[in-house]
Amino acid sequence: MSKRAGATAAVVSVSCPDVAQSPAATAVGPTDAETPLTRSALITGITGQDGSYLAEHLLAQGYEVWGLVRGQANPRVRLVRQLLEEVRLVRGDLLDQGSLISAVERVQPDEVYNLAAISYVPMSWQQAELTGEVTGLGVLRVLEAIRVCSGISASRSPAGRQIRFYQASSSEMFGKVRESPQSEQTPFHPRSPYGVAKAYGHHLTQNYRESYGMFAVSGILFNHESPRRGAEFVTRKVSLGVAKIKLGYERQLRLGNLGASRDWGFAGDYVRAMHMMLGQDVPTDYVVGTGVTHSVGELVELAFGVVGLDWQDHVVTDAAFIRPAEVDRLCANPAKAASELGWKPKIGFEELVTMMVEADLELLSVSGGHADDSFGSDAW
Ligand code: NDP
Ligand code: GDR
Repeated sequence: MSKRAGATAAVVSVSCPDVAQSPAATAVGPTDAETPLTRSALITGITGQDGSYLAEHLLAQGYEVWGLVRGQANPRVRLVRQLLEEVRLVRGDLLDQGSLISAVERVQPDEVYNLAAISYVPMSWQQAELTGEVTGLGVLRVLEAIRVCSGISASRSPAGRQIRFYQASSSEMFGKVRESPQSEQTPFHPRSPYGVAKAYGHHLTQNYRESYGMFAVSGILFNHESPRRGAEFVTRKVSLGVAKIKLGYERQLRLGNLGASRDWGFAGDYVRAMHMMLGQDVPTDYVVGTGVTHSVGELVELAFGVVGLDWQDHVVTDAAFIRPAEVDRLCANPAKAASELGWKPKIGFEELVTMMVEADLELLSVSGGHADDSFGSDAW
């Protein structure tokens, strides 16, 4: 087994292991209840919200967990090293095909979770090409790394043990919704360059499954949040804003469209679904959400209520946060995930919002009002 951690990959000539001929091969993926100790997982996007929760979940299941990290001096890498000590790191970038081949070759994973993306929807209008490269073509590069390292081609299907692939698809692909609630059968009508890039990655994952027989699945996940959520997303912006106002650091919270509605759940619940999807006998895609939707206005009212304040005294709507094209209302139909995976969320909307507000109160109290660390107080 080659262990060339720093290899720069010539795409086709790199010495990749032929996992298809591994004697360990027949393994059907693990369920939550029966995970062998030796399985390994490679997570792209390890420095993001979901990467941290997924790493913790897989470590608790006995996995060897590797995280892909990019950049020369990425400040978030230090957080991963400090707070997820057991996670091993490998360098790579979704913009760099060779680095991904080297990473897959180095790690020899049983499972690859592709969570890396430009994930902030407004940024996808400002940097549409970069979003297409990372969030869209990045999926192609990860799939190609697995395909090349597994020795799979049009004339050579995987046999026996193969690397299982999870793609982080998004409810943003439904966009201007054709029906409600949205299921795996609902057609896509994305409303942002981000949603378009995710739709490309979603279809490509299906295509690699159909073309090469790869175990490649997409989770179509609806919005999921936590105290580790980036401060640019509306739930965390609100929980931080409420905490700052309550503690006297600020008086106003400026927001965009209060009428938009989302199906919000807790990130810790959603990473369990990712893992379950790779444990199935047959690869297929799943919608994951709560089936309950709330408006941004309801979110704001609830969050201010947690600290005994009236949102109308503090919230200002600001056209700067209105999007060129909005996704008005999303609501999941998670029936397939419930019946086939046995998945259901444990934490509801009120508990989630309360958790986030309380975490930010604690964070700001400890830090004297500074919250530029977007990972929150239970942090990692
Ligand atoms: P985050 O924005 O918190 O994390 C994104 C991750 O992508 C970061 O670790 C970032 O690393 C990494 N990344 C960005 N560009 C590159 C690149 N060029 N090469 C390698 N890594 C890169 O996202 P979440 O954790 O919230 O979401 C995880 C995934 O799930 C994303 O793909 C997102 O689009 C998708 N999704 C999320 C939902 C949600 O509600 N959270 C819902 C549906 C889908 P770095 O630290 O280096 O910037
Ligand atoms: P979203 O999440 O775009 O759904 O994408 P976000 O929290 O950014 O927006 C949700 C809704 O809130 C409205 N909104 C505001 N949003 C932000 N960020 N800031 C504001 O001030 C504000 N005011 C109102 C938005 O218009 C929108 O309707 C998230 C990301 O995690 C994606 O990567 C993921 O794919 C989807 O969820 C599912």
